[in-house]
Amino acid sequence: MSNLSNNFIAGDWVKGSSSISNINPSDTNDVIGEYAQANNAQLEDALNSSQIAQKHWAATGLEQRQAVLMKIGEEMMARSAELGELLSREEGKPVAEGKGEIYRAGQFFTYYAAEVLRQSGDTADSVRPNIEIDVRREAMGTVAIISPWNFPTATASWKIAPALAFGNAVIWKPANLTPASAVALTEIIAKQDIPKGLFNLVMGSGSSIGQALAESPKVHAISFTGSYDVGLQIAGAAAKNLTKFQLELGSKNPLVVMDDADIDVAVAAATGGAFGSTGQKCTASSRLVVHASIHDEFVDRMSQSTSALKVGHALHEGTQIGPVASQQQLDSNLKYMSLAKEEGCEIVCGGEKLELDNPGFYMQPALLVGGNNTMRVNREELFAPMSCVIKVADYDEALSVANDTDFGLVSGIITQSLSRASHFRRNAESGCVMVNLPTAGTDYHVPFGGRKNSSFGPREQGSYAKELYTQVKTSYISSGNP
Ligand code: TAP
Repeated sequence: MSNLSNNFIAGDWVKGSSSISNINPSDTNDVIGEYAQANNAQLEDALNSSQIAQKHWAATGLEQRQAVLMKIGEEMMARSAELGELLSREEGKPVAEGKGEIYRAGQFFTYYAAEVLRQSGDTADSVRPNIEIDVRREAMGTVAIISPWNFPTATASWKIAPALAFGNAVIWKPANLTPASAVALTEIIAKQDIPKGLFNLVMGSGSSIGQALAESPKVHAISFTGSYDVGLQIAGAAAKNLTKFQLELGSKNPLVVMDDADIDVAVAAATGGAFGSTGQKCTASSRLVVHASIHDEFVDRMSQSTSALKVGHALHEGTQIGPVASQQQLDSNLKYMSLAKEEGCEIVCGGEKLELDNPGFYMQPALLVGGNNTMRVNREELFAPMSCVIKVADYDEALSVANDTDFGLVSGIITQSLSRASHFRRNAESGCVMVNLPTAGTDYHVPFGGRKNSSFGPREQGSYAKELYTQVKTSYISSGNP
């Protein structure tokens, strides 16, 4: 079959037993390519080769490992325009966001290149005489990485880069909705001077190859980003083998807007946070918790900024909001719009399917008011360009509503009061807190993760990533008498 992209297994590009078509969500007539689907025997080949390659990689000199990561990162940054366009073509985010994602993904590699040389342990004297203790970290072995479609290159890179930096082999199962970005990153990694089998790409559906990967006793750690429901299945599979794992899941992030907020800052943060990447962000501001005395003005201004957003083809000049990623996602969003009406929300603007010149999965971003925090639209992750304003009487109620959720990835507050900002920062029940900033938008050199049903296991990113990708060894050394 022409235009077929293969899996990368045990150092070779190999066909699968079937393939899938990759369709551009901005224009469903545009077929980006065909992508091989790995079978279980190929997954086994990848797992077996990774066990041997990992031993060689862990014994490879630090400077060589550092150089490999640096080259990957530099190439990604240098090619961010080209690869960003490919990412936007298959995922649907506006091309500036696609380029930004590739550049950021490159930064994860250059950051972890430096981490290769920052691996130091602890020493101690034993409580027994003439014995010294050395505490160091060693690689886990083979790491399974299972990533989502919404940030196909960034989420994978913030896992692959530390996994390799700390001496592990990788088996990567990307989302089937975004295989082109996965192949592009794999091509860059594959041409490096690394042992055959150290890095493997196994494309295929989550329920078949993803599940088989999570269940394999040959995997020593699993890093998963995706939905809560699939996260539970990964946790179950990992627990059966006592495999170390980490989950980054969904959320229902609140952005609190207080009566003393700078309204321009509030509207900019809420608009970008709610509708950036078409609302398909785990950090999206899907609940806007607004003080009653500023509510009407805020809603007016939000209505203007939301209606002004230009929805269009991800690669076209001037597009601010691309299509949603798939027909399935669009259907789900439209169902949530109907539910919002049934639950008693008023639709200020948006929420309808759009027919543009190119056939695609387009939807006008929606602003909802009149909702309360018990409604399903305010409790379930929508992953849609939809945001609901919840009116509150005072700061105490705002904090209580913000924390009244099963999730806990990011919380934000817009206020000019230092005391409210400080109190919120300390009492928000989330892994990340934003003050006078959108809920979306984080750095790469500090930990990222959530609480409650948003995350499980060690934090990702920054130096905290070593908690998943390494294991501690304590050695006792008796050197005898000189
Ligand atoms: P999921 O449907 O959960 O899929 C995530 C990944 O898991 C995909 O690669 C998927 O493969 C695979 N998968 C599905 N079923 C599996 C199984 N039984 N065993 C192993 N792997 C399986 O999520 P999604 O729709 O791609 O992404 C959206 C979700 O990700 C949202 O809930 C969002 O909040 C969350 N997300 C969270 C974060 C952070 S950092 N917290 C960041 C981005 C996204 P296929 O899709 O190919 O079948």
